[in-house]
Amino acid sequence: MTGGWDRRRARVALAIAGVVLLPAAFAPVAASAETITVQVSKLAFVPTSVTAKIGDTIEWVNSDFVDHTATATDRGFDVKLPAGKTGSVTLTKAGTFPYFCRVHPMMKGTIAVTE
Ligand SMILES: [Cu+2]
Repeated sequence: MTGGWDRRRARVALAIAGVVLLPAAFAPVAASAETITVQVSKLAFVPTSVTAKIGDTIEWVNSDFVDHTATATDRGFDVKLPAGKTGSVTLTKAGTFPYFCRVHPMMKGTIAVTE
């Protein structure tokens, strides 16, 4: 006679567990910031244009044997990139930011940042 009661209790327990656990299972994964790599090679930024979101980091990897910089045209950032080194900037505002190398002004790139 107690078998039915135990089954009902078990079902209730499962239902409660479902209510408690399901929201956790379906909770959205928090958006995480990304690092976007730009190669600096043979006197060029590759790729020339990148798109990113606020909070993302742009990392330049200078594989040349000469120093470069990644300098925003509006001077919002000015990252020194010694030969063989990397440098980075974390994006804090939306917009389109052209940049260049102070040592080689013909080296140009663009970062488009969205919210
Ligand atoms: Cu340069």
